[in-house]
This record gives sequence, C-alpha cells and structure tokens, in this order.
Amino acid sequence: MPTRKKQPSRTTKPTAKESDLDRFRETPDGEFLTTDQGVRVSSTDDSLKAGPRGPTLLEDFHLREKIMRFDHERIPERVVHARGAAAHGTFQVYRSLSKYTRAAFLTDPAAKTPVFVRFSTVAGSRGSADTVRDVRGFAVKFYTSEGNFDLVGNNMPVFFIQDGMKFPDLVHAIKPNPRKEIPQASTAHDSFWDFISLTPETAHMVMWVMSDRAIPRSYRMMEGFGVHTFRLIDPAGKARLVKFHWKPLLGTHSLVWEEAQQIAGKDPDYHRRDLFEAIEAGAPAEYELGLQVVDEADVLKFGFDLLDATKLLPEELVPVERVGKLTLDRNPMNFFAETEQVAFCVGNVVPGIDFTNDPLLQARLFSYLDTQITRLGGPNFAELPINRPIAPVHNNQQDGFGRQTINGGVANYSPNSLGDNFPKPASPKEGGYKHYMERIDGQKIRERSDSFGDHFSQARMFLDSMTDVERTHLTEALCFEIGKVERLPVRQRVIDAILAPIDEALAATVAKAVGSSRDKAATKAPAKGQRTKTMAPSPALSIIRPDGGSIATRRIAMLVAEGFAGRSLAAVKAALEKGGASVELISTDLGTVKSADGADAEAVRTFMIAPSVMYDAVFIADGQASADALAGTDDAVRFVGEAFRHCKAVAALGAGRTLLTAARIATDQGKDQDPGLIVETAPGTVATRFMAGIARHRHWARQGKAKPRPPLEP
Ligand code: HDD
Repeated sequence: MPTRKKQPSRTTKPTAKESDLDRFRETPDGEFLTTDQGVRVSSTDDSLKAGPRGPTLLEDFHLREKIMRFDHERIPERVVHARGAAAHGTFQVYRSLSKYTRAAFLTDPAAKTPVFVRFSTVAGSRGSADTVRDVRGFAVKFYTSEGNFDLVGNNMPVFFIQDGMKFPDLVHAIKPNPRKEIPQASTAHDSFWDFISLTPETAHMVMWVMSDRAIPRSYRMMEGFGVHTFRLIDPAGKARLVKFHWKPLLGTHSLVWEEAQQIAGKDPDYHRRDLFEAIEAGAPAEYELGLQVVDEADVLKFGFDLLDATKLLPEELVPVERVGKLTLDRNPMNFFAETEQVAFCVGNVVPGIDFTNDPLLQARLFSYLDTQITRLGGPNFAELPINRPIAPVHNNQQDGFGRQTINGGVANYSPNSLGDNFPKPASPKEGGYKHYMERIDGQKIRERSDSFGDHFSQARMFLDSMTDVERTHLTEALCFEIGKVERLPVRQRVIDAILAPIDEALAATVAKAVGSSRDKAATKAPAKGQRTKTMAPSPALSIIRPDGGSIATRRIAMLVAEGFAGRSLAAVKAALEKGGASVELISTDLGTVKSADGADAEAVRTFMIAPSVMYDAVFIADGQASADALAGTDDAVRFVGEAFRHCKAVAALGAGRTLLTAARIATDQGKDQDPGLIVETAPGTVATRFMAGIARHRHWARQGKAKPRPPLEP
C-alpha cells in the first residue's frame, strides 16, 4: 500500500496559517485515484471494451464520468471582468471606527478579517492580455464575523455612466465587433467611440481611461475605489455618506503605453505573474483602506451630486482618512476553484454598511446576484468554498442545482412550530441587519436628476490636475484610439461633442493628429442648469510624484557577457537585494558566465527569453571584454535602448558604458543631468545612485529626447 502523506481536503477553506503552499503543490488529494463516488479506480488509461479490439461498453462508469466532467470543465466567463488574478489575505483596522459604523470588522482593531481579492481587466476575454488599456477591477470579499461584505470596486474612482440601465449598451459598445469579434480587449474601435461621442456623461471616465491609470505597472501598485457613495451607520443608527479608497503602500505606478503593448505580446500574463510571484517570494501586496466621510446633509454641498458615479470627491475637499490595512499574502491553491468561482455581489453588506440611491449602484444590486445563476450553474453558488461565509448560515433555502448542504429536520418554512420556530429572525440588537430608514418621497419617474447634468467640469479638473508628462500621455492615447476609428463622423463627434467641451487645446491637438478639424458649430452649448464650472485642480489625482519611493519588489536586469567584472557586480547585486529588489542576470546564453576576476555568475535568462519590458531597470556590468561582446550583440543593444526609451533607470559601471554608446545613449549629459542614467566607476556610488534612480520609477524628462531605437542590422 502506498504511504504518501495525506493531503488536506481541498473543500476546506484554508486558514491563514496554511501559507506553506508546498503542501498543496503538484499533488492532488489522497493516495488512490477514485471516481467522484469514492470508488477506487483500477485503470484510467483504457476504456472498458468487449475484447481488446472490441467496442467500448456503455457501462464503463469511470469513462463516462471522466469524459462528462471534462466536457463541462469550462463555465461561462464573466460577461465583463473575465480576465483576472486573485489572492487571499487579511484586513485589520488601525483603530475602532465605532464613531462611524457598527460593523464588527471595522470596530475591533484586534480582528483580522480574512479577505479574498480579485483584480481584473474589464473588456477582454478570459485569455486576453493583462496589460491592455483598460479599467482594472479591484473586488474585495471580506469574510467578516457578521457575514460577507463585498466591496466591488475599480482602480478608477468614477464610472462611464450614471444609471445601470445603460450598462448593457456600454458593454456591448466596448466589446469586440459582434460580426468579426475584433478587436480583443481594446477600446480603440468604432462602436466604443460611437457610444462615447453620443453619451456626454462618459467624458470624465474617458479621461481616466486614456490616462496612465489604465496601464498599471502592477496590481500591487494601483489605487482602488468603491466608486459609489455608500452609507456607514453608527451604533446609534446615525448615517453618514462614505467613499471607499484603497491606497497601495508601494505607490501608484504605470507602464509606458508602448511598453504595455509590447508586454501584451511578450508576456500576456504579466500582471498575474507579478502578483503571484511577489506573494510567493514573501512580499505581500499591501493597501490601506481610506474613507472620505461626509454628513448626509452635505450630499449636494460640493457643487455636484454625491449620488452621481461619474463624479469624484477631491481629496483636497474631503481628506482620505486611512483607517486600516489590507495584506494579500497567500496565493490561491487552485485558480478555478477560487479565482474563477468567486462570486462578488455588490448587495453583500453587513450591519453598519448600507447603500445610497445612486442609480448605477441600484442596478448593480440586481445584476451581480443574477449573473451568478448562469455562470455558476444555479442558486447554490454561495455554498462554494470560496464564497462560503465564515459566519454560520441557517435558513430555509433548499434544493436547486449543486446543492451541498444536507439540511436536517422537516421545518423548512417560517414561522414553524415543528422546529421551535428556528431559524428565527434576529433583532438589530441580536445582530439583525436593519436597513437605514431613509425618507423617500417622490413620483415614479423614468428621468435623470438635473443634479447629474454637468458632465465636463470634473473631466476638465482631471486634465488640469495632470503633470505635463501625464497630459502628453493622455493626448497621445486619444490620438491612438481615435486614429483607429474608421468612420470619420464618429471621429469628428468625439472631437466636437466630448473633447472640445473639456478642453479646446486637447480637441485641436487630437483633431490634427487624426486628420480632422474642429467644427465649433457641432459643439452644443450646455443646457440651463448644466453649466460647466471651473474646479480647482486636484494634485492627488496625478501619479507622478517627485519624491520617489521604494525599490522593493522591483525587477532589475543585470547584463553580462564573458569577461565581466564579477566582484563589483556582486556588490551592486547585494545592495539591490538588500533593498528588496529582485535581480536577474541576463546574457546571450543560459548558465555560468565566466568573469574576469574569478567571481563567475549564473545567467538565468537570455535576451531572447526576457526582453527589457519585463524589468524596471537595467545594470550593465564592468569589464571591457563583456561590454564589447554586449555592444556587438543586437539584442543587448536593443535591450538597453528600449529600457532607456521607456524612461527606466539605466546604470553602467566602468567599461559598461560601451554598451550605452552602442545604443546611442549620450553618456556625457552636460548640465541636464538625468538622475536615471548612472555612469560610474565606483561600485558603491553606482549602487546608491542606481537605487535612487529606480525608486523614482521613471525618468520622464527623457521623453521626446530619446534617440530612435538602433537598427537591428549591423
Ligand atoms: Fe460590474 C463584474 C466593478 C458597474 C455588472 N464589476 C464586476 C467586477 C468588478 C466590477 C470589479 C468583477 C468582479 C470579480 O472579480 O469577479 N462594475 C464595477 C464597478 C462598477 C460596475 C466599479 C461601477 C461603479 N457592473 C456595473 C454595472 C453593472 C455591472 C452598472 C450592471 C448593471 N459587473 C457586472 C456583472 C459582473 C460584473 C455583469 C460580471 C461578472 C460578475 O458581475 O460577477 O454582473
């Protein structure tokens, strides 16, 4: 009898202690192969036949079960947010928030609430690339002691539309052309921009999607937002309005658009790999929960309606109070069972958290519950291990596809006397959920509130809050996207109906780039009561920070060839690793690379396997023979040239500068010192300056100045 160690059951929700993934890796449960009925199987290679060359028999229950299970392995992908990656972790508040809410997980600083977070792109199919220009989903399931709370947000604080009624239209327009199913995971096409051009409420969100926020460097380096205004209810029953934020501790950083496009081909799994590998390497993804709390009476005080999901509440008007920490430190054990089967429902709230009348939110309350019935095959999806709350569940729900609970007793109705009237409703004192008693007075009406009418003030505020570099990126993104629109009237309408009311200069630049001209007569004057206001810029919206950050988890490439200076390279590598960076040696061949000083090293990647876009920064080793060999290698020259072009920190020690010269990067910079280009002779100084350069993420001053990429032919 085999004696392999028994594996834990896969249907048990893992505890926070089970972080030793080795126990779960590679091997399935148990010792023997069995059918789903637990019957041990004697062979899984041959079907049961009437003789070795005879027909297969219908009675082969193992064959039928194996093929039946295979036939149904795929479930429908999410209609939006199909592509995602997830992680487990915990959430803990820094201090009790009982002044705002009675939610247990927000009032007990000792409580470590388990969470499961799924990040996603919106438009692409399940197999699409991670780094496309898109909104990112940031969905958090808190398994609180009082039941599950799902905060199903995005990495942008506003949304395209104001009423959920428009969501199917928006998504049909974003998704590929229904005839050709082209393009995949991209908004750069006619139907998207047609919808945008005819729907001015999208103007603000369009600015976000064209900004660098839509091409994050990592899920670990992006902000999250609950988007809607929610309510917090304190222990005395008083309600306050709240906006939820997630602030990444590694800072908010983005890719360069060209780099994002290259990564989409070179490593379509870039973001899921990044999250998985960082967590495996013991570097948790960390975010702080932020709250903007506003009195109920102030819902219209800021010049826009807090119920309108196309508006954000500038941090400069209401500061974000950081109240707790989310730590993602454990990878899922099984992608399908957890990341794919997790069902987020906006309606999952706990006592102390409530909804508002935001019409986008109201439609979401129906949609998420409804969609799971198709996706997860029936009404029992809350019983799947990843969806099951840690709070006990007792009710009279029964039957349906995939029922897992085996209920005892016969009293499956309420009220009952056969079961002493259990399970019975709980009063608020006993933890029963009590909906906030908002006074509602009005006519039934299918109409948009006038307070939702100003579509351009915040779009302009967003643009005005960008640095010049970010504004250039946004403008280029628009030129790219509108340039891909084939129908000229659609291009024209985007310019006149959407861009011009936001900013005339922006509209003119895009018009020129896409071969149109500005048609002033086509821009409608705003209707009465919908005047565009001038709002002060909000510096918090810019993600380019002059002060730099940490180099932790940054990926650094060290380029070497035979004859490199091994000792100085080892010293720089040790300094980078001490700072938490992840360093890889790259050469033309894998394996040991001979050094000039006996300190040989292992190349773990080649230029062919790992292009520059996989790294945040590049270091070129000292040693003339190595530098000459690299300078004579097209791929190495291209590697450095591209990293420089993408504004990354590039350092050359001693003779390493030969490769910079080959890549046509000027090493003599005169007065215009580029802090991201480090050309040094002393290993100690190079390490310090290089780390400071990496910490600044990108060196944007280089943009526009970068020399064209060197030709590949000699
Ligand atoms: Fe949605 C999925 C976020 C508006 C209908 N949405 C989904 C996910 C996220 C969001 C992060 C993926 C959850 C996961 O990882 O499984 N959605 C948003 C945000 C919105 C928003 C931040 C606006 C503020 N969504 C929205 C509206 C509707 C939907 C207005 C419909 C009326 N969303 C869905 C959905 C999905 C979904 C069709 C697809 C899969 C799922 O729900 O479980 O029901």
